[in-house]
Parts: sequence; C-alpha cells; structure tokens
Amino acid sequence: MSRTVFTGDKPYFPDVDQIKHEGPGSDNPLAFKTYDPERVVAGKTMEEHLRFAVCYWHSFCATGGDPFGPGTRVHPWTVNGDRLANATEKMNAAFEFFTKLNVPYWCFHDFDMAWEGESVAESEKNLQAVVDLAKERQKATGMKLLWGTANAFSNPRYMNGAATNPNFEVLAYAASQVKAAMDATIELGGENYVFWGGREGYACLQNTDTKRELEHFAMFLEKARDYGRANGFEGTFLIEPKPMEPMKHQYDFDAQTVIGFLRHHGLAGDFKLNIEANHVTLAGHTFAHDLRMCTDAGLLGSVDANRGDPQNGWDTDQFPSDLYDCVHGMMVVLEAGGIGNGGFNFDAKIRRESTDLNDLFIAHIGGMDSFARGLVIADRILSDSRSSELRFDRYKSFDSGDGSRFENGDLDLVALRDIAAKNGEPRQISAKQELVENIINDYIVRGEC
Ligand code: XUL
Ligand code: CO
Repeated sequence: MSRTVFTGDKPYFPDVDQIKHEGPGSDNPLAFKTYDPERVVAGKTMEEHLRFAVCYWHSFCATGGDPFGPGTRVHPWTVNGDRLANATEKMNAAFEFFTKLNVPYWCFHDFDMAWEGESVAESEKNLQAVVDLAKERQKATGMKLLWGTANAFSNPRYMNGAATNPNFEVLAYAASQVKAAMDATIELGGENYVFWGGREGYACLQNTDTKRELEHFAMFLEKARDYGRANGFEGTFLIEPKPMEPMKHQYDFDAQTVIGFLRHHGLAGDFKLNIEANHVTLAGHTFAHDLRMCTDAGLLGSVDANRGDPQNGWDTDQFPSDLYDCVHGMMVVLEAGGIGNGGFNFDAKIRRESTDLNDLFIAHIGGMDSFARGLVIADRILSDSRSSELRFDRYKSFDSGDGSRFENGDLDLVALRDIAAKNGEPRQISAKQELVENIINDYIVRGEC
C-alpha cells in the first residue's frame, strides 16, 4: 500500500516524490527496481514479508562525525537553541522521509527523538512532548512503530555500563530511562521493545565481577519485562547481540550466547533476538548463521539490516548491498515462516563522504531492493526440491531404524558400540557443498527479480 506523504510547514526533500517501483529496467536512482510493496512472493506481499523500518538516529541525527573529524552533512531540519522546535522539525523531516520512501515502520531511541533534561522528571517530560508529536504524525500517515529503545550508553554516567554497572545508582538511573522509553513505546503502539547492551560488558576482566554483573543484567530485564506486561505491552522484548565495541567484551556476544542467557534466566519467550548483520560479522559469524541459531531456537525477533566491511574490524553500519548475504539470510527467514512481528530495520548510516540529501533515499532504496531480491531469489531456491533434498537427505539415517531409536534416547553407549561393531566402517556420503553453491548461483542470475 502507499502511505499519504507527510510534510511539515516546509518540505525537507522537495525534489523527491514518493518512491515508486519502476522495475529492473529502470535507471532512475530514486525508484525501486525490485521492491514492490504489493508484489506477492511465497503467499505474502513484499511489504508484509519485509516490514521495513527506518531508524531515527543514523538518518536524522548523525551528521557523519568520526573519531578523526566532525560531521560532514548539514541537516536543514536542525534548529539551534530551541530544543522542542528542533525535535519538531527533525520529526517532520523524518515523517516526510518515511512516507516518501513508503516504508511501514520506524524505530527510535529516547534521546535521539527527544533530549535529555537536568533530572529524571525533566527527561520524562521532554520525551512525552515528543511522543505527543509522533503520535499525531503516526495518526496522520498510518506509520507504525517497529520498536523503541533507551540510549543508556552515550551519557558519561554509563561509562561502566547501565544494568551491569558496578554502581547501583547508575543501574537505577538506567531503569528510569527504560521505564520512560517503554511508556513511549506503549503509547506509540510499538510492536517490539529493544535492549541493545550498549556498554553491558567490561573493559578489564581483573576489576570486574562478571558473575554479579550478569545476574544484575537478568534481574534488570526481568523487572523491565514485568513493568511492560503490567502496563499493557503485548509485543516482544528483543535483545540485540554484539560481541564488542564499545566495550572490549560485551555480554550479549552473539545469538547463541544470548539464547543460552535467556533460557538460563527463564526469559525466553517474552524475549527474542534482534539480529544485526554487522554485529554478527564482528562476532566472526555470517549474518545467516546467527539468523539460523535464532530460528532453530524459535527466538528470531527482528533484524537490524546493515553490513560491515570485510577489511574493517569495527561496526561500519553500511547499507546492505551484498546480495549473497541477503539471499542466505532470506532463505533462513523464509524457511522459518517469516519474521513475525519483527521487521528489517535499516540500522545503517550513509558514508561520511555521501553528503547529498538524496543520498539518504538512494541508500535506503538500495537496501530495500537488496532484501527484496534476496526474498525473490531465496523463494526460488527453496522451491527447488534439490535444496531441501541436499540438506535433509543427509540425515536420512536418523529417520528410521537405529538412528531414529538414538534420537528418541533409546540407545545407550554400549548399544551404539555394538551397532558400530556390527556395521563396520560407515559409508561415505558426499556433503555436495559445491553443488549447493552452484544452485544458489544459478538462481541469482536466472529469471528477473
Ligand atoms: C549499535 C546499535 C544500536 C541498537 C539500538 O551498534 O546497533 O543502534 O540497534 O540501540
Ligand atoms: Co542495531
């Protein structure tokens, strides 16, 4: 469906109309080549499958500063001096962008939408003022909130962590922010609430009580969950793994670490995972790997769609453009029956050197087309019976006879030994990796997307 385009008193992207699907032949940089919200793939429209979201922080706040120099982009919506006027204009620019890009969802942190006050009460008041603005704009446009979150990592008070800070006063301060951000998420009808463990980790193992910090973390999440549920939040709480940066080691290292943690503390179910591609590659895995760990556990919640740079060891947060990653990722998501009430949020920033206003559109269009292509190609691959045969037929020996008895727990170690003695050397079964890779490549070039 097409959203009603929103503009405040003055348009910030006057040269851009709502982005339309023009098909693979188009060379218009401001048109979708593959993403067509209405197109049906595997029984659902692309809009329903992909549930794209734009993030507030990279797209409307960050100006491209890095540790070596300041920002390079000037945001025409920035109003110096008056904080509320600044927040209002930023939100007008954001809603104009969302509706022109024609995505259904957006995501925020408390203090990229609002601004921090001198006290807890003042910060709550600031956030409420901005939530009122967002609510009006959501109503006018039909835009929906994929998730909200609290930034409990930028303020210097969080230098030693938030929920895992050795100082209880800091933990309580973080709780005040999470409460307010959750209230805001509930009021805006958010479908999920995210915890990214910004500085939940350590810089020095020798001065850190890791056991106690992890217990505090679980207790904090439990109390946050209880507050949300008691106050009408029916969505999913999401943990976003990241192995490092800013801390040397972050407790939410990767999907399997988080899954183990959630299960250990009885939080799985209320909590699922928000998998960010670049965080996964920092952990030394592939995007598809962490997605698969989540879908195997029934805990895939949502995706932060971006990518890293293979030569760089940090979180470059580039827009996703690697077709293989998108195909492999969408194979996992489709096989698991979809992304549920999560979505694909572009937690990605345009490069410091990309300084035109339109670059923000071009970047999102590219990301959306990449995932749309990933979806179409993944569906074709999964519809080819060879892809399931090549994977599942390898396990045939467990489908009946002794293999099936083993899976049911009916064979002890001695029984297994006797079977081996009787059977002798096992037959070799080829894993056919090259064939699988060739089939995927064939589908990447076969047929229009
Ligand atoms: C940081 C990151 C965050 C989270 C939300 O690497 O990904 O933007 O997604 O706090
Ligand atoms: Co993220």
